[in-house]
Amino acid sequence: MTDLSAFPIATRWPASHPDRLQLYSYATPNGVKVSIALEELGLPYEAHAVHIGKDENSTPEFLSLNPNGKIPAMIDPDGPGGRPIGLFESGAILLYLTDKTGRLIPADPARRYETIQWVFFQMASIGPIFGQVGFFHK
Ligand SMILES: N[C@@H](CCC(=O)N[C@@H](CS)C(=O)NCC(=O)O)C(=O)O
Repeated sequence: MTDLSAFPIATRWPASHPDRLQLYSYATPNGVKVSIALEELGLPYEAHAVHIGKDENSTPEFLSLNPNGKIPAMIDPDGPGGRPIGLFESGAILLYLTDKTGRLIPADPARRYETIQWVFFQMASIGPIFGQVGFFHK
């Protein structure tokens, strides 16, 4: 069984299936981006609700995975080299998942960068606006 004891976040949000991707998120525009990708890719995952309206994203356990205190964040117990990896920032997680599976992003370098530019555009220009939804929940 995968050992997630190196990740303090797993003490507050325990894994029932530690061999699966662990998603720490909430039903917000930035949060669901990763859920949608996981569903599209058919990857087995376990979702943990981080109630941003109750400031759970500011707890030491959550901040241990994302020091910026924003959902979504994720642990892949089967990361590079078969070792667990923790990630935050929805764009980085999306690129990680597409690289891991070789799907939803073109292999051709020019088309790959064309796709990445739109991911960055979303992060820089759209996400910061929609992401503020979290503040209105409080
Ligand atoms: N650039 C980040 C933005 C994440 C973000 O803004 N998350 C919001 C919810 S959509 C959040 O955690 N808000 C809680 C807060 O700021 O306290 C990403 O794309 O992952």
